[in-house]
Amino acid sequence: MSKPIFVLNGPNLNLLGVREPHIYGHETLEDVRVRCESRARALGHDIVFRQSNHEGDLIDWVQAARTEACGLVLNPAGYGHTSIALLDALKSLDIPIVECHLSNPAARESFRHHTYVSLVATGVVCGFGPAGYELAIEAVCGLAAKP
Ligand code: CA2
Repeated sequence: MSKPIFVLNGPNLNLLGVREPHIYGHETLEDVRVRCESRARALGHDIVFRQSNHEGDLIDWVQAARTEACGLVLNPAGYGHTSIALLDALKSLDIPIVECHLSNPAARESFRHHTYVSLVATGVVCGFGPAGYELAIEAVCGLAAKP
């Protein structure tokens, strides 16, 4: 079995399905985890699925992904727009990185139009809601090195 795909989620995504359903929909983060797990399993991969509201946790997990993961799906949430520290951690990876957003940040406020993560992402999936995570998993599975 190859290394798992890390699926990391940034601040406030624990509120998914609880607040702002008009933007982010009604599914919870647990629903998203189940989608990711079943799509990855169907493609022969395991996942490690995590969320934190703390920048340092996300950086620690990105660093762990360097040796423990075959690919990374990252919804950095607000930190994507602000965190050079997260960008620096991502630069240490040589595995596929797929940036994933539920909404389409380009269609929203101008402060969401730039993400530092995009500078190092292999690709970006956005605007498809929770289904975008499955597309991101598929992309990583297609790109990840076979064991
Ligand atoms: O569309 C996305 O996935 C975002 O990464 C979500 C971030 C936002 O800052 C990005 O620009 C785009 C916000 C995550 C907050 O998630 C919530 C979910 C439900 C209720 C409240 C916040």
